[in-house]
Parts: sequence; structure tokens; C-alpha cells
Amino acid sequence: SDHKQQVKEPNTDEASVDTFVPDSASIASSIKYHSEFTTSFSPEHFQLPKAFYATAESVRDMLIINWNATNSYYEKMNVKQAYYLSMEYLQGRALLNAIGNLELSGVYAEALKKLGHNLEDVAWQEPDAALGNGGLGRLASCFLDSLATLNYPAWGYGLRYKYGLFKQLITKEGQEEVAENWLEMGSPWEIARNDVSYPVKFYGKVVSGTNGSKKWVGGEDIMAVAYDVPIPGYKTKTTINLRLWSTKVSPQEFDLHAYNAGDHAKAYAAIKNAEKICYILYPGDESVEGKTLRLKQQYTLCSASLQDIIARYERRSEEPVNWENFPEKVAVQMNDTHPTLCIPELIRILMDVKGLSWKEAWNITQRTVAYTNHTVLPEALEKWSLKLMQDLLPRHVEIIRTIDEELLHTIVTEYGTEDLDLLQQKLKQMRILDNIELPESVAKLLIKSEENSAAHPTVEVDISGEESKDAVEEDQSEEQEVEEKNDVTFEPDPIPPKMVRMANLCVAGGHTVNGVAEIHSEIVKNEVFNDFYQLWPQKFQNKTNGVTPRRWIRFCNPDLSKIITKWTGTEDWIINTEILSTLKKFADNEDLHSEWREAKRRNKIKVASFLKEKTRYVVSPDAMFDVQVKRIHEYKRQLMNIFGIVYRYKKMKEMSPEERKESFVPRVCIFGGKAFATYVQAKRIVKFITDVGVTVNHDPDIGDLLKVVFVPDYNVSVAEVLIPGSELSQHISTAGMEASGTSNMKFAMNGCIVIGTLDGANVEIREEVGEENFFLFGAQAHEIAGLRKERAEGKFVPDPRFEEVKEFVRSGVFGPYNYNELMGSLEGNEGYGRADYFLVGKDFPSYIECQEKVDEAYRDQKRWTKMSILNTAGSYKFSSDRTIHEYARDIWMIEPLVLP
Ligand code: HBZ
Repeated sequence: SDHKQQVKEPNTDEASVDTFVPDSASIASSIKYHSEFTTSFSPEHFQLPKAFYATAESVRDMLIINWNATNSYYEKMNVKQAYYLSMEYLQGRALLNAIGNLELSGVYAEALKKLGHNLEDVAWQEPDAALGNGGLGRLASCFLDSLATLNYPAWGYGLRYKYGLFKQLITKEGQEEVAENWLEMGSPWEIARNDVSYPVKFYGKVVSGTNGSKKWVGGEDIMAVAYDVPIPGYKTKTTINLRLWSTKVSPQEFDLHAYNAGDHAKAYAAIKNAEKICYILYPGDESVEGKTLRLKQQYTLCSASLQDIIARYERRSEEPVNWENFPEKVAVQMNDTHPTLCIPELIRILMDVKGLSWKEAWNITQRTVAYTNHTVLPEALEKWSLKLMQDLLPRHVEIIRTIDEELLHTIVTEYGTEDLDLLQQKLKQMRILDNIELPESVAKLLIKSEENSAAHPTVEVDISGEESKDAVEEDQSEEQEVEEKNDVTFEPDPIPPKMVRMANLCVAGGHTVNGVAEIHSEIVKNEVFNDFYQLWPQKFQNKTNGVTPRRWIRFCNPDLSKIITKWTGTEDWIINTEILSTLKKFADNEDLHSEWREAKRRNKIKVASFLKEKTRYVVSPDAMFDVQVKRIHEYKRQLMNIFGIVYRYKKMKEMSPEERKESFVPRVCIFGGKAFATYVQAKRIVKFITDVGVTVNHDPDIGDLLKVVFVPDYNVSVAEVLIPGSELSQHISTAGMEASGTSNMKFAMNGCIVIGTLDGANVEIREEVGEENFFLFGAQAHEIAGLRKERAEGKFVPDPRFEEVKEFVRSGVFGPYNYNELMGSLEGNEGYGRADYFLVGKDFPSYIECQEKVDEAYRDQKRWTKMSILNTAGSYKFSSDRTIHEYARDIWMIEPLVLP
């Protein structure tokens, strides 16, 4: 057929792909071919969603050609490759991105037209690949796009979750989670690699060989099978690979005897046991089973990926394999601590399978892996129970103990034994194993130095990590006194659980640690990992996040893109975002202003119809579109936003209609985001926002002056609609808590103005776009600790406006639901723990005053448009291309490799 001649024939030999540009006729025939022979839909009709699958299959053919050429060229050139390991990828839809990157959007639109379809409708059929939760996952996807576009030899590794995170429904009760069945119809983008699979072991035991060697045996084995997703770069043949692992039963584990004896359930159990590893992202981890499952997921990712990387290294090496050289060919980046097990796994394979010594394996590992930190929240720094890890991964625990011991010796060498208190404090804070006896080699050193120390004969050497016997006895006698007085039963303090601190392991085992925005990297160095920073200052770097301008300007906002191309005189800004800054010189140009406003308005109309479809609320495109979309978390302070809205609503209600119109700019306040399924307080916030919406949106006094809309199931595709049509974008976290934020960058690129605190990348965005083009409010990071202390000591005097809002909420205007727990978190009432830990009350006055300035700026549309242009113009730094160049140069030491 036509299709076969034109699409399948190009030579796929490495390095000699024809520069073959298909026309719309050949594309149409390819789509027709796939609709008949590839997709599994009824053959007679060419309707949606079949049209999408057939179209995607035809694009896939082209991707595979480039993907094969890229892989064989890498194989031939044997250059150093970077591997990004991440538990999450938020890829979103791929069709428009792929044909956009291939520069085939026009011909595809034409081809589909010939077949009676519209490209946009076809593209909307695609389910989002939502294998992620938030910023960390979307960052990984932006990085893949930049890596491919910039021709860096790199791959991503992740897990192929059958159901991803969850689909969020918004009901009367607030958020409800249901399984996201994104693979229901199959994914046209993946290539099932039944030829690429590795065994992954759990449980079992470690046996020693004759010459001190170790072997991990027994336990259960599953198989990890590769699914490859080609990632095309923009205007380049380079098409890199995202390899996702799926798990299945290992044939040895399938109990044929049980099956034949009629115990089907027993035989089936092994299948489910393997498959459940890749069912969902972040399964509930309150139970031991849940925790075990999560650790199995993390280990599966690390083990399968490293076996694969090592196999590739061996394949590309000459005999005998020079392992010393491994870090010259391989860079492994751990996206947060979830892939930490890479460290002991690489050591295990090098020692137990390849026969290297501890010293060699440890040295190679440290030169290979690097770690990115994405959070400073102490509760988010992963810790695993030693017991659980010991059961599941006994050999890895041995290795971790050795790393811990090595680290302890380094600390002793660094600090000496002069000041034993200081040394003990450092040992306790920095070691990987928490609440675990010191290894004998270190304990002996300490005891010896204590005995030698005539000057400090009374220093106690805490070698157990637990309190000394005396101290415990003293405590108990005090407790007993209390017990007598209060007549309550005395329960001794529980023994602190033995834990493995994954972040400490990452810092010790990696050659580089980076934060994701300047302020965050400073906090990483000066607070979170300060002890390590003092020990190894050269390990610490900053890599400010970025986002891909392809997806986040060019493809999601074609109207704005045309304007940018027209006024900068080139399309090159899509690759070289510095060109965006040339818009600055036209910031006052009236023609540009009217084109700019026109494009924004068209995007707002799209948002309005999207909101109507998803929520049935009708909003006016003449109002200001004010948006906060991100995961729901107390530190991100959606609660402050909705409190600001409640305050606005209350003031409106107190005014006459004329006064109301005079005083307020009409606003549509849009929220979106998922609350983690077990995060009760976050779910209350969702419920509260939707309740406020029900009251305000139906209030005839208010009309178009104020609307509050919660968009269900926020994901990449929803963001692609909302961001271009937004005008004000809220990034209002408690200072010091948002590592970076990346949607703030997307909004700024799309000419939205940020209202925000000096937190994460906001700080750098404000520097780049100019402080007069950014709405700043709130306490600063260095003030937070002091403010929390004041708050806890009851010295905080709340602003009357804040009290007024709480009172108003409690009066029941927003329905019968009892918001006590929500309000309680702001007040630290009994049972609600830390009083307003996120300082909503403290920042509220400056926030609502800042919102008044927003209204004032918006009334002057000329001023607002100028601000908007300057946000786009100043956003060039936040391209993930810049970020990736920095990782390549400073951490991975890789060079671009352009296919001939
Ligand atoms: O990573 C986010 C940060 O909150 C955000 O500020 C930053 O811009 C972004 C990219 O660097 N962090 C996350 O998204 N983190 C998680 O989603 C997460 C998930 C599971 C965990 C811990 C963190 O166990």
C-alpha cells in the first residue's frame, strides 16, 4: 500500500535515516491503514475515539524510526549517557506534542480533515498518561522533552502503573478518588519489550561464600518487563527512550502443582503478588502491607533499571569489562529519595555478581549517582523501618550498615574526639541508621577516647543511640511521682523505632546533591543538610527548575505563540527562550497590546466553556481569571486564598449594588488540584472551597462580580487549557516551604501575573520579570521560625479581618458542614496540634491588601497588559532547556550527540 511504501520503508540503519517528510495524502493513508489493521475497534466506521488511536499509531511509526536510529547511534558511539530515575512521570497527552515536535501538525490536520475529522477533537480523545502526583513528576517529563530536544544521550526510567494516581471526582462530600483506568484502550505510545526483562528478588537470605563473597538467595522472584515510550525532541531526529517497568510473575513462582490440584487461588496468588506492584502510584502506606508494597515498587524501579544499565555497559564494553570506567559512561540521577535503593543495589551487583571489592564498588557507585532534593518538609524526608527493609532486602541492609559505618568513621576523622558531645551530636544527626547501636568499630573508638580523656572524666558515651540507663531511671522516678499525683497508669516511652534515613543515604552515596531553586538550595545547605554541607561543601549545587516551552507555550497557546513569533521576528524562541526578552522593547506598543489582549480573551473564552462543561458553572470572560492550581497542601495555603475570597464576598454583601460594582473588579476564582487520599485536612480544604462556590455562585446579589470554581481532576491537559487563559496566578506558600514550584514558570510564560510570597522560584521569577510586575506579600523565609515561636507562645495578635472571616464561616453561610477541624488548625485548639503552623493568620492581612493592589492594577488594562508582556519576556530563564544544560555540564558530564 501507499502507506507501506512511504512510511515503513525509510532506511532504519543507524545514522542514515532519510529526511523523509510525509505529505497529508500519505499520512491519511497511514491513518486509514492503522484504522483497519492495528486498532482494535469495529472496522466499519472511522469515528472517535478510533480516529485518535489510528492517528497515534501512524505517528508512532515515525517515532519508532527515529527512536531506533537514536538508539543504534548511541550504541555505536558509546558515549556517556545520563539515566533519570523517577517514581513519577506526568507525561500528559502525547499526540499534539509529538506531531508538533516532528513539525507535522499542519499535514496531520489536513490529513484528518480529508478523513472527516478535526485534529483538535481527535487529540482530545487521548487519555492523559498521569503516572505522577505533582511537580516532581511533571519536572521529569519536561526534562525528557529538553533532553531529546537538546540531543543529550539520556534515558528515563520509571514504573508503568496500571492505574496511575487516581481520578478525582468532586461530589457533595468533597473529593472522591476512583481508579484512573488510563490503559483501558491500550496506549499507542508504548512498545512492549517482551525481549527485555529482569528478575527482581524480595525476602530470602544472605549466604557467605568461601572467599568472603556474599550471595542473596531464596525469597520470591518476580519479573520486571520493559515498556518503551519514545520521546521525540523538537526539530531533531533525536528520539530518546522512557523505559517503564511492569511486573509479572516469574515462571518459577507459578505453582503448577497447586493449579493442577485445583487450588487455583494459590496459583493465582503468585500472579497477583507480582502484578500488584505496578497497580497504582503511592498505594496507601498506613498498613505494613502498604509500606511493603511501596518499598517493593522502589526496589523494582532501582533493580530493573540498574540491571538494564549494567547490561548495556557490558554489551558496549570490550572484554574484560573495565568496571572502573563505569562512571565515565553512566550518570544516574535520583529524582528525590524514592530511587535511593540504587545505591545499595549498584554496590550489590558490582560486588556479589561482578566480583568487585567493597572499596571498588563503593567508589564506582559514588561517582555514578547524584541526588535531587525536592522538599524541605521534615515529614516528607523518607525513612524506612529497618525491620521491614531487613526482611525484604537483607543484602541491601548489610550494605547500608557498611555505608553507615564508613560515614561514621568519616565523621570521627573530621571532628576528632576532643569534643565528645559535639562528635556524638554529629554522629546521631548524620548517620543513615537512626536509633541503632553504633557499630563496634566506632563505639570502641569513643570509649577509648573517653578513657584517655582526663579532662572530661564524666562524659557519657552514648553508644546505643538510646538514653543511658541512669537517665532512664531518673525519668522514670519523675514519671512515677506524676503517676501518684494524677493516679494514672504509667506507660514507659516507647522505644524509638529503628529507621533507615534515605536522604542521608543519598547524600553519603551520591557525588552531588542539588536543590531546585536558589532559595531552596540555600535552605538545603544551611538547614536541612547543614551537617553534610559542612563536611562536603563541594557536593552541593543549585539547579533551578524549568519547564518545556514547547508544551507550555508553543503547543498549549498557539495564539500567543503566533504573536511572539511575529514580534520577535523568529520562531527560534521555542528553542532559545532568551529571544523572548526582545518583547521587552515592545512592552508599550499599542498594536502589540491589542493583539496580546485579544489572544488572552480567546483563551479565556476557551476556559469558560471548559468550566461550563466540567462544572456547569457559567462564568464571564470579562472578569479577571484568578487561578490556583496545584496539589492541595496546607503549606501551599489554598486556605488563605479561599479565606481571601470569603472576605471579599462578605464585604460585597455589606455594600449597596452600586458601591459593590465600584469597589471590586469582577473575578472568577479557579481552583484545581488533588489532595492525597489520606490527607484529611487537605480534603477538608477541597470541601470548603466547593461549599463556598455553591453559596457565592448562586447568590443573585453577586452575579458576575465573583465566582468560585473548583475544577475536578486537575492534570496536565487541564493545565494546558487553564494556564493560557489565566491572568492572575497564585503561588502563596509559607516562605521557605515550596522548594521551587514549576507552574509559576508556566503561568509567567503565558503572560499571567504572579501573586506570591518570596518562596521557591518565585524569588527568581520576580527578579527576572521585575518587581513592579509581580505582586509580593507575606513574611520571609528567615522570619518564619521566629513567627512560629511567637505563635506557639500565644503572643500572636490576629488581625480583626482574619477573625471576621472565621466568624463568618462559623455562622453557617456556607452550609451545614461543620468546619471546626479546619478552623481549629488555624487556632491550635485542643486536638488540632500546631497552631496555624503555616501562618495563614500572620500573612492574611498583607495578602488581602496585596489583592487590593491587584484589583487596582487590573482596572488599568494598559498597565496590566504591559505587566503581562513583561512576564512572558522575563520568563526565558525558566526553560527546562537551561536547566538540562546545567545538569549535563555540572552533574552528569555529558555532551550532546547529534544524529548525522
Ligand atoms: O517538586 C515538588 C515540590 O513541591 C515543588 O516545589 C517543585 O517545584 C517540584 C519539582 O522540583 N515536589 C513534589 O512534587 N513532591 C512529591 O510529589 C512527593 C511525592 C511523594 C513523596 C514525596 C514528595 O513521598
